[in-house]
Amino acid sequence: MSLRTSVARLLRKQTGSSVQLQRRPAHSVALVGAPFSRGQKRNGVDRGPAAIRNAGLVEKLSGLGCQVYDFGDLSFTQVPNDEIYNNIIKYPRSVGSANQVLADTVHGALVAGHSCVTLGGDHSLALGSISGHARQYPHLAVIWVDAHADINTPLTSMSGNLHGQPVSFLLRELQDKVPLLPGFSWLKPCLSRSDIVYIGLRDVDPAEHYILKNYDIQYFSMRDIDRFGIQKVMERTFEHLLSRQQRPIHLSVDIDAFDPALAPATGTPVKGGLTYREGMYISEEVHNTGLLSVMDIVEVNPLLGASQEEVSATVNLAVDVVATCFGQTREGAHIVFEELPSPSSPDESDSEEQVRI
Ligand SMILES: [Mn+2]
Repeated sequence: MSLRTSVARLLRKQTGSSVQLQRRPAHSVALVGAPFSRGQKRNGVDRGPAAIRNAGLVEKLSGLGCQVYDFGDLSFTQVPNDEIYNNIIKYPRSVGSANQVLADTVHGALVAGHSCVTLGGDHSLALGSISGHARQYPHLAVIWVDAHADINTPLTSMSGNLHGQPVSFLLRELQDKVPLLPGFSWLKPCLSRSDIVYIGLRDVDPAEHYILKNYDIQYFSMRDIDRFGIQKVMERTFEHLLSRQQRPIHLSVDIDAFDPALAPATGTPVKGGLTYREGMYISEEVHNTGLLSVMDIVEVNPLLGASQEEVSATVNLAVDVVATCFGQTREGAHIVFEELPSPSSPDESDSEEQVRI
């Protein structure tokens, strides 16, 4: 029996009347599954949304007092003849078209007054998620939690995988370096270089490092987390993004930001990642701003765990990140108590004043 249930029973017994549980003002949260994998080469990341749902995300969010509107999984139409672009970029039309659908969905959810959680899928989905977010809130700020910077341009990418490139399409300052890909004509850059902060970087390509440095983009690598500690990193992140104005936050979490020991079931693991506690602290701090508007949780690939335990660990971590962003705490919370029952309270009182719920 949960604590809340037992307390409610106790109170009911004491007052002899039924008691309405008090709830905090609810977040209304839209869940959007985006089972998309064409931004990278490994099979299985399209099974991320189902795995995360099966691990009880909806129940957890509801238990935190959120009203959950599950939009289900988007279905993406196959793009025929999606040839490689420029001898390297893979599936541009598929990525472009899926993200157009996602952008419309995220935008619609925000117009309806919800916060939005995008369940990936690979990280190319940030193209649609952030574009749809910016359509409603053009002044948004992005916190990108990832082992990788995902800021290659189609001309610097060595793999041709679009999940390593979304940020380059979104930044206004990079548009003279980014060719128009087939399937991307709907996409307009919506971020400036000062609107994004990276946390957790530890595998950055030379061209990406050049971009981060020369465009003066704020980032905190794993080394920076070691130097300053996660508390200082979050303080500086918010100072950078929010000191001039309060604005909606887009949190884009690649599960590979975490150490592979915690999140092994992902396509591009890199050792030396975030600890569980650092990840929860980031999520708690984002929640505490009260400004979280859209979040992505991406790159969970249930086919890549070496065992069922590895898959479960990765999926449960993803659920914890999302739940913590919407109010789950490590210190506990009270949504029922306004005052503790004291031994002197009469056992059989009908007085509503005795117990204020
Ligand atoms: Mn990523």
